[in-house]
Amino acid sequence: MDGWNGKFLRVNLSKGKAAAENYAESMARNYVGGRGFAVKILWDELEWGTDPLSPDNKLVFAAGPLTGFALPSSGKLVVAAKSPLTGGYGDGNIGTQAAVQMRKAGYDATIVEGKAEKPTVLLVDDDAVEFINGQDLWGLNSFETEKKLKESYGPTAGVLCIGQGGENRVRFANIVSQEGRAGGRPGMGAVMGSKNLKAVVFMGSAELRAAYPKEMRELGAEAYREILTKPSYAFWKRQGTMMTIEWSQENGVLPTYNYREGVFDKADAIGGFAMEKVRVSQRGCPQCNMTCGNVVKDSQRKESELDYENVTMLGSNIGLGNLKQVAALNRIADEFGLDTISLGNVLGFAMEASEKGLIKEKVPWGQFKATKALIEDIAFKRGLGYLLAGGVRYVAEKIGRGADRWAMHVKGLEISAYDCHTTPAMALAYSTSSIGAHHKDAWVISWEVKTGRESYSTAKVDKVIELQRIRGGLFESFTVCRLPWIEVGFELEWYPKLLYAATGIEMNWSSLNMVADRIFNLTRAFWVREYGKAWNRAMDIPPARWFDEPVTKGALKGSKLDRAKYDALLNNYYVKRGWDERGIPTKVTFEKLGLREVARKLDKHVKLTA
Ligand code: PTT
Ligand code: SF4
Repeated sequence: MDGWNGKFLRVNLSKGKAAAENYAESMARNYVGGRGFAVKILWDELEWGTDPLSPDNKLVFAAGPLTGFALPSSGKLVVAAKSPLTGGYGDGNIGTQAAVQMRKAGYDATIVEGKAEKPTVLLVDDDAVEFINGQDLWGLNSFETEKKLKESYGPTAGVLCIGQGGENRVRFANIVSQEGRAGGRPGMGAVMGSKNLKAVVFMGSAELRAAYPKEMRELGAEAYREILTKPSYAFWKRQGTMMTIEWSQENGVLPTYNYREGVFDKADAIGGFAMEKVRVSQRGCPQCNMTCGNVVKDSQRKESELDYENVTMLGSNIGLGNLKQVAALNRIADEFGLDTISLGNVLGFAMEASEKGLIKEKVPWGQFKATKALIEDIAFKRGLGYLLAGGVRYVAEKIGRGADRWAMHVKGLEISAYDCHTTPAMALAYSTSSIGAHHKDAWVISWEVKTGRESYSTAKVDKVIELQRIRGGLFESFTVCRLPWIEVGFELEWYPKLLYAATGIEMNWSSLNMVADRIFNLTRAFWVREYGKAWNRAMDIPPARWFDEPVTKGALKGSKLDRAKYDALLNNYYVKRGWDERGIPTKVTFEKLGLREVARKLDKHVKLTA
């Protein structure tokens, strides 16, 4: 196989063994890579009902056929496992040198099984695999851990590690790399911690093999040049994802005070222009010429790399309007390895619960010191932090008394940084995403705001499905960054061409959509298998707040979602997806996608519709 290495590395931490294994070409053709590989492996290999934090769960690091080649933004890696936060399929996409090094070491994915007896570092150096004592690193934060490992293995080693959040199994702990890249929102860091795996280091020396090496080199070089010619490149370089704060504020969708409002009176103070005034440097993922990581000195004089989601969730959503203080909270989240979206969400919920008298602790809005202390308590699971470490769905269940009305999640994953009181398509995108409420699969909101936010039209359903195919399908399986396409207009047509040069396989849009749908329906099968009889369409409905409590500020004052219309939108979506009224793919749908065996197995858990 060209483009792909054709090999997985399987590591068993309980036995201290590792072996390379070849995988079938059909795996590459049907699932392509990244999320496709991850969900196929987890579906095939996990028993139903596996405890996500037990040795039986598997952690998968998966790349795609473009990962690591000299082409724009190819330094990305999918990290996946059954999620301890949601109980369903979980993954994240992290920009890291580990992606490039794993591929150069000869593997397209690494599957980690079992649990090490003691804290361990997994070292993969081409075909040599070592299990190194990680006792000295246990207890260190993610920055300290990576620094120490790079002192031992050199600056080009690809390191993925956890901080104390992952060690202590905070259910939204993620995996960190390169001091400011983090991935695996639905608790992939906690899964790593449960396996006593402090870090993974990849070092690879082989050249990736392309089907058409000359064309690959030329196309890659041309693609880098093309990105530089795009008119929006210059402003992107100035602000990166931070430019979205101003956009969200202008359009009334900036999560504020636990998604109570869509505008924040201090938005300017935490926005892209404010960031530009205090930026000290820029960083990015490997292989990228759009380097969007804007680094500022925070209020503690430490460096902190800012992105839209981080700043919104730890800023407006908790009522904090001081950028340097927001940056300091972001920095400690990275150090501890806590997902900033879930963190800001659970903090906002705690602040509101405190205000409403649902919890006895005083958790004031927007107070830096108290919030910082609470984040530390979450990372170490102390006091109220112990409860909050379970994620917002868990906290609301524990509190009871109707608290779930303000718990902003879908399927247990905290909603990312777009308020949807006024955007039904974005609410649908969150609700039907493969991992719970993440914008990753379909960031439909910018299109929706442009084309008319009030409607619940069929066009919205079509757009959500189209984006889920491109973003959740193409980008997560090719495993390259999607931002060149979305943010600077690097045309989608480049990707099949790059795939052809790398693999020699021609895929048109219809075959790419087929792959995307196969992956999407398999992730849904995974969820339905896990939830079994408890699965129902309420799992695809966003939080009550957006239906029941209109926003009270800004131009959209008085707006909220309409429950009956949303229900019809969801029905329409199900029909177009070939799913039944419970949101479960029918046998015919599975069959069309070549997933007959999946249907046969799933039918044992939940009776499928013909
Ligand atoms: C992603 C989610 C996002 S999405 C952000 S900011 W964003 C948050 N970043 C966090 C962080 O930082 N530290 C931390 N402790 N927790 C964080 N949680 C949040 O995680 C990220 C970029 C961004 S910045 C985005 S949109 C794009 N996401 C991509 C994707 O999902 N797929 C893909 N093919 N390309 C993408 N490109 C962009 O990558 P999750 P990163 Mg990320 C510090 O992890 O779990 O997928 O959730 O990986 O390397 O930091 O790059 O406004
Ligand atoms: Fe990473 Fe940003 Fe480049 Fe994407 S655009 S690869 S997130 S630096």
